[in-house]
Amino acid sequence: MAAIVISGTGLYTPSQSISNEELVASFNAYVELYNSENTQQIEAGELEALQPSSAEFIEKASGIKARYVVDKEGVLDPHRMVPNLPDRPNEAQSIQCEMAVAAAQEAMAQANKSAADIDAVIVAASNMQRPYPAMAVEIQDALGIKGFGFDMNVACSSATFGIQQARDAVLTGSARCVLILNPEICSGHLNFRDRDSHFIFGDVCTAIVIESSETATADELYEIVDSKLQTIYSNNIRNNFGFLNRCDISGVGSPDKLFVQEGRKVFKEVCPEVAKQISEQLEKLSISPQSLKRMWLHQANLSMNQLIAKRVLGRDASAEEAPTILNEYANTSSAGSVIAFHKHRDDFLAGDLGVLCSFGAGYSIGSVVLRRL
Ligand code: CO8
Repeated sequence: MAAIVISGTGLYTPSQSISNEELVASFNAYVELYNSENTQQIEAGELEALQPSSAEFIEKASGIKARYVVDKEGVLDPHRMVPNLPDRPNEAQSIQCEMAVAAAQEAMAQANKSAADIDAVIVAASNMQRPYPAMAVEIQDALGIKGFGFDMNVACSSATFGIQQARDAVLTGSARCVLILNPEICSGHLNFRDRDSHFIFGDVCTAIVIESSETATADELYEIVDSKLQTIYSNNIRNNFGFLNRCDISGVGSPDKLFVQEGRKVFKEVCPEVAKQISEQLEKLSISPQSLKRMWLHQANLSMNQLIAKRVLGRDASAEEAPTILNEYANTSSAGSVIAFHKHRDDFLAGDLGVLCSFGAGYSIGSVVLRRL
């Protein structure tokens, strides 16, 4: 039977980057403004003074040193702390479409595919900029692809869940070749006024081409040996933004309509589940963990990845075995593990094995075992 393969990947990186130091300077300027505007209430014990952030804490707690964003000025303005992205007319290309087209072009060139070869587009990301028409349909049109497109959201695990949908579509024959896109504008739904999370996310878009080995002509092909998905309900990562918000005006604009998490709980609960899922999957496939050349893990936190890799391998993983892109990109939600795969596979030879794995809100976990053909 023909293998289902990843035949190309693409990456669009915004041109503007914010270092921890720049982000912390903006946050601390906001804290000073807030505390001085509320001095009387703070002194009367009616309000709590805000505490400053620290670049050292951020790097130590997360491994993040910088993040790319679609608009640096709006994020760093202590009076605004939101990217400045003016509305575009309906006739103009939307920003997620623009990012996706750039990433798609690289992935399609790598896969040796033209628009005529592709017949399905899946946009898999944590947030779509509008409910409809689906982002996928606009992107499909911008690329000149016939067939169908749809959007899906499983937060940080959207890409791996998308890979399984694409693989199944090619296996059943409902599509010959599928383009998956992960346009993540995390700065649009991050609370830059929240000390606990203001440093976590960045913006980026990744793209993946999936098809049968029978149609694939690229030099570099990765067989999807197995794909496993799991969801376990949790409120520890949550965003209550949605179309019903306007039905209760009292909640509009409140912090729960942005990303909120119990970071410690997420760390403690998710790591063992991810390690267990990968270990059981490898065992089922009779693949020894020691024969894995790489783990392209979701990029949320460096210590999390080191812990997961250690549990799977039974020893510390080297930086080559579990590469990180967190330092430069921060957490880019569903795109993180795909960026790691895109940037860290040059040394793969025929037969080499790796696991591409994501985890996040839901909770959701997706692990895809890949073998270079
Ligand atoms: N500067 C200085 N000190 C700080 C700061 C700061 N910015 N923030 C917290 N502190 C202090 C705290 O006050 C605390 O002080 P004390 O000990 O005196 O109480 C101390 O530092 C330790 O705080 P924490 O316990 O909160 O710190 P941790 O060591 O746990 O690190 C992390 C925090 C980095 C958030 C860590 O818990 C983590 O990474 N957890 C895992 C998170 C994760 O993987 N989340 C996945 C979410 S992603 C996802 O699913 C996608 C959602 C959709 C995308 C949304 C896009 C916006």
